[in-house]
Amino acid sequence: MERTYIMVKPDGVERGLVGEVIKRFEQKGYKLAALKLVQPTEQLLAEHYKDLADKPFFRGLMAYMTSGPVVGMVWEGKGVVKTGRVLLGETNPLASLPGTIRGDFCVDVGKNLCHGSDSVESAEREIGLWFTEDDLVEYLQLKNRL
Ligand code: DAT
Ligand code: MG
Repeated sequence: MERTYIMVKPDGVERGLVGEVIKRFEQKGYKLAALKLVQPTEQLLAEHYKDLADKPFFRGLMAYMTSGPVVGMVWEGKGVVKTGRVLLGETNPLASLPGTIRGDFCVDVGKNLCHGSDSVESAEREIGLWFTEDDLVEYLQLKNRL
């Protein structure tokens, strides 16, 4: 089953919007496969954002992302990578439509509240960075118990 890595960034955690992000993925019909509150190290974030290392905003991004705990999640379901990013909205919240998470809750690209993997390959890489195999629920087993 397709999986994606979704993160509520420090501003989202601080503002009490973890439940709101979870709710939107749940109500869309995706399944939560892992959930973790972590204070990320700069090393882990540098690996997570390694493609952006030469961007002018990288230092600011690191400072923002290490400013508090984040909540990482793995969501699974049909088309969850692409549709997950639709639920988040555009990178720049001012370009995000109302009804999306960024469109509804933020205005600043430097505080855009959430992260979502941009491809199936990125998702698998990011899930491997933030979670161990043991953190992930095997949904088939759960289904068999119902
Ligand atoms: P996304 O998070 O939508 O995948 P990205 O991967 O291009 O966007 O960038 C990662 C994060 O870096 C983004 O969520 C916020 C920050 N960022 C991107 N472009 C920026 C910019 N022009 N100024 C400041 N921060 C930026
Ligand atoms: Mg990205």
